[in-house]
Amino acid sequence: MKKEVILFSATALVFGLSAKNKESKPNVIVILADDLGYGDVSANGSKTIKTPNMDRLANEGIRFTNGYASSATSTPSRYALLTGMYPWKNKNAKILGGDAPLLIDVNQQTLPKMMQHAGYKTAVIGKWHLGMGNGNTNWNENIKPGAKEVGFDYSCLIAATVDRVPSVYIENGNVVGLNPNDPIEVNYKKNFEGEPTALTNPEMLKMKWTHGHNQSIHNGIPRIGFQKGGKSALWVDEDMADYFVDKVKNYLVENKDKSFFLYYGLHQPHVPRTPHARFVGASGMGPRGDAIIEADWCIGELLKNLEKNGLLENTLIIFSSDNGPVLDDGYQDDAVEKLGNHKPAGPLRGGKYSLFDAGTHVPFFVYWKGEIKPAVSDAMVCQMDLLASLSKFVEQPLKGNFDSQNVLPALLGKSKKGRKELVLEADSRLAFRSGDWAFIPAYKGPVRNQTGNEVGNLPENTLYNLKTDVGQTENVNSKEKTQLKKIEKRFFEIVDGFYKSDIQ
Ligand code: NG6
Ligand code: CA
Repeated sequence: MKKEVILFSATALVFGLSAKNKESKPNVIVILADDLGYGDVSANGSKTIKTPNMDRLANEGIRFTNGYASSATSTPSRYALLTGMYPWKNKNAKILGGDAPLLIDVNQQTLPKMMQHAGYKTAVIGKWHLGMGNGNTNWNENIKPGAKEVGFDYSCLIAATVDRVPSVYIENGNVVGLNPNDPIEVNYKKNFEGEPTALTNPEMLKMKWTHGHNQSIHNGIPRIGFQKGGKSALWVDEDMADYFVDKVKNYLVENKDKSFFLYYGLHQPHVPRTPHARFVGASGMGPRGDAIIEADWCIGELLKNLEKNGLLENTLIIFSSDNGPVLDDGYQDDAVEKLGNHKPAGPLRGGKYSLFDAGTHVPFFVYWKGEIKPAVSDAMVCQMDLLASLSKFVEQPLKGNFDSQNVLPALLGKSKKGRKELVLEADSRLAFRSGDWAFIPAYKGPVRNQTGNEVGNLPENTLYNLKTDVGQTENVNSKEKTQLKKIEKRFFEIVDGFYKSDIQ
């Protein structure tokens, strides 16, 4: 390692970045997996799946045992990550369709804009799911507003999820590989005349659906939403990991002499799970496990290429997942049948869509070769905190209101103190974590949704002590009346004015 880098880094750890070192600011990479559970990573205790590259980030960096997404689904979590705001304060921060307009206000403060102001080049590669265009998008023209207006100099994206149309890559706002003679059209309400769907043409399917996912068929896989045209631009699901890894590799080469902020949105293990043939059978758990192994490979490629370009020692890497795990999320892919003894949520209760802990309590690792001393941290940290924390890291002040808190010392392993409390969201319902306590107000509605996951609707207020009962097995609401009252009061204080729901 070069001498300047050592001196610089030591300063950075104590004071953030000092002005005289502005040129050699460390790069920052945020990797966000899609639906990866706390227990899906071997570093978090799984003996049933091997994730050596995720483990490297965890075991050679800080492995957080209380790392959170702000929400139990993708769009709201990603909104909080990029804006530093609680997603439940924006009524549109719900799971978005592929044709949804840009969710983030173009005038809003964002993490990538803050990094730009601090002199960074910024990029987002992979899953977006924050809407793009104005809601009446012409996919055959440059699509805006989008990632660029949110603060990313470069973007190469899927608009929403792999199970939602349009099934095309969008680079800097343009659909990649589009033939102007076969224009692309998207509709989430009705099909285009004569276009096959999973209902009219089940013989075209190589993967079957269990719920939802019975509209347009691309690559033999039925999707949510209808798409016409754009045939030459359709992605091949099995090649998606390689496609985005190539984009990441190119980005590193092109930007190795600059300071950059890269947000890499992995698409695994979200449905449809379609790992490349190289990974099929790798986990023994069917496509879900294989997709996790593929995601782990993607991280390995990123690390290898950082090393190759001499960037590893000058790059802070933060790894997490947008929400907790789910098995049957709408396709017949043996996720339930081949699970064996694997526990995607580890010791936690619930999963994706859930107010129980596993909805939002996710893998969370921070790695910086040579700078961060390996440790396990129990500090509570949330993805939403990256805005305030990284603003300290790059010494770029923030403006206005935000819910993001500065937990930089915890992220860098300098302190065991994280945030004290955090409001969590699932399907527009809220729960509250305060210290070791987890509080879920009483909600009407089904106990489980169609995935089989417990969503957190229970007829009475529940209180759990996660310190002694990480699996939320014992509701102590009647034993801990004083505690419950205190926590309830504080929860309503925070959410007051924003909070309208089917709370009982
Ligand atoms: C649900 C989909 C699910 C998944 C989820 C979004 C159905 C029946 N289910 O509506 O498959 O796409 O939305 O997941 O359509 S997320 O991780 O991007 O939030
Ligand atoms: Ca997700």
